Amino acid sequence: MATVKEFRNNVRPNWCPGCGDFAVQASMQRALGNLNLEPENVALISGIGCSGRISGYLNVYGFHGVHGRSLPIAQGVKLANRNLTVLASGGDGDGFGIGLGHFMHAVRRNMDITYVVMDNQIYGLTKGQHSPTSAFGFKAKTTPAGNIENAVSPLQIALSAGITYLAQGFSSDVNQLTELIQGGIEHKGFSLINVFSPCVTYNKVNTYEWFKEHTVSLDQFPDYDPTNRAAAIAKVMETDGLCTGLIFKDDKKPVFEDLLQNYPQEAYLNTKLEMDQGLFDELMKEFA
Ligand SMILES: Cc1ncc(C[n+]2csc(CCOP(=O)(O)OP(=O)(O)O)c2C)c(N)n1
Ligand code: SF4
Repeated sequence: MATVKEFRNNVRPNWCPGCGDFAVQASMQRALGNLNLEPENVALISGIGCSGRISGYLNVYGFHGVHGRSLPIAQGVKLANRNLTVLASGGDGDGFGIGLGHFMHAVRRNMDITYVVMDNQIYGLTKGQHSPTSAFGFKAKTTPAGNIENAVSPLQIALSAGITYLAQGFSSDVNQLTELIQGGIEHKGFSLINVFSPCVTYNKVNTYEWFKEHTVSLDQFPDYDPTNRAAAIAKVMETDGLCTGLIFKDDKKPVFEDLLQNYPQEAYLNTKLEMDQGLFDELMKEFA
């Protein structure tokens, strides 16, 4: 059985010292090791961005895809080999900007994939432009007078599109993050673990200190029921999307792969025309 160590390779990440993505990498390795999975049974698909490099930093099958396209690739991988544990990963720009359409459809399709987003509220790789999760008023290279768009709420989008496992973590709490990723991998269905993963180089607003001050852990609310979708939406709105922990979980919804198994597999092109020539000629007369 594989241990955490076996999910490490000897590639040195070229993230800036202090980047939140290191904690995401460590948490993923710990989650996979804790679950006793074998590296050859795991695939990690990523998009483009500093965060997207993660697929090269774990000792599992890795595929560094195109910007915003980690989820379509991950879904193809899962359909081709259902025995694989499939993870997808990338940044907020990758997943909730260019990849937002794919995200919505992956959520409603509910395949057994674990999606970990490193949400630093900026474009790191392209050197500090505002991203879809940057707050209104946020100043960046592309918004020197302040952002005049409202931020997307990945949590609200996910909940309203029917997500079956939703969690939010923070790079400063590796124990909680490991647990949340582990829960996502164990969950049979699509899971999103959105992670506040500070960009220490380009985002001087949403720092570790800022998140520590503004986030609220759901672990503080023993009565919180993560199986109630309406309560989850209310909690996300009440905390302005800044809650961490397990937000929602639904174990009853069937996964796409199982439904597909019982779906007619024959291509329509090959199906027999159940109509004799006389009936066909009669039908065609209607269009003459
Ligand atoms: C189709 C396409 N458009 C734009 C880019 C340029 N690009 C590369 S990464 C990126 C955004 C990176 O931000 P994010 O996804 O938040 O990841 P981070 O680098 O912050 O981890 C952009 C716009 C690209 N590579 N491909
Ligand atoms: S630019 Fe930001 S997101 Fe990219 S590696 Fe550096 S700290 Fe991390």
